[in-house]
Amino acid sequence: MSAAARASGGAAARRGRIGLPHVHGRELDSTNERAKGLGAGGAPHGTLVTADRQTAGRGRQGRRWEAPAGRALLASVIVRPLDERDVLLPLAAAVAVCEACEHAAPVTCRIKWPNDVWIDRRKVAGVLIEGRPQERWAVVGVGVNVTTAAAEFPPELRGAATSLAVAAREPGDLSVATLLEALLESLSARLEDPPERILSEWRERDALVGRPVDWGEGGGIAAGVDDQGNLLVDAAAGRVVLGAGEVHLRRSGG
Ligand code: BT5
Repeated sequence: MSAAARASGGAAARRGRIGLPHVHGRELDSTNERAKGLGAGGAPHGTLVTADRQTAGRGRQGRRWEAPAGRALLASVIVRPLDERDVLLPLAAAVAVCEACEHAAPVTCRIKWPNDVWIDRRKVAGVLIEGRPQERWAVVGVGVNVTTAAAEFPPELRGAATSLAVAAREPGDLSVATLLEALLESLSARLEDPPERILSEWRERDALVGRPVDWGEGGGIAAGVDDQGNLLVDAAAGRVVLGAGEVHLRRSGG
């Protein structure tokens, strides 16, 4: 048993380095879609799909992910077999993305539950996890704005999105390839982490805790995450536990 497996209480040792095999397309519909196809065909843990450009990049709940060609990291990784640790996979992925961004550029990342990555309250990266839990595999899809210029974001995203190059101001030798290397490194490590470590790393980066938030049916003060990664919100009627869905920071304050 590996040291990591022992540290996680004896969970099955699996994983190891991710990134091979690596399928790269100059233009794909969606790296998640391609990775899901490979996953359904039995592709191994760690299989990586990347693209310079996506014609149908996806966010959650049918939303779109927009990225100009060659300026963003667009990557999907197959994780299998899923086990009990993976209830925290969305949080582990977000922590890994933060670490990779901070390794590649002089920025500080925060996480908006469950796994949007923010720099200075603007979204620099998103994570979309899809898969077949009943077959015990999933695809972790990551989109990071790397060298996108502010003017290259669609007008409706300009106030809400940023890139590493914009946020860092001194991009140096920042590139999609550098960030990919950093992400493979950090994701490999975080996939082996015991739950307590994922939770503590995530909580240190929590962008919402203590702040007023709204969701579909109400509002309250964000109170962190529980040990399963659910968002806790203190509302007028008491504490609410949110397992899924959308939460928005109430920008007006109160
Ligand atoms: C996400 O969804 O944030 C998950 C995004 C995952 C994208 C990756 S790219 C590689 C892989 N293959 C895919 O097809 N997808 C994954 P969500 O939380 O639903 O956020 C989507 C919303 O973010 C959109 O409705 C826009 O408001 C905003 N958005 C779109 N493109 C953006 C960008 N480049 N930067 C910042 N915000 C963006």
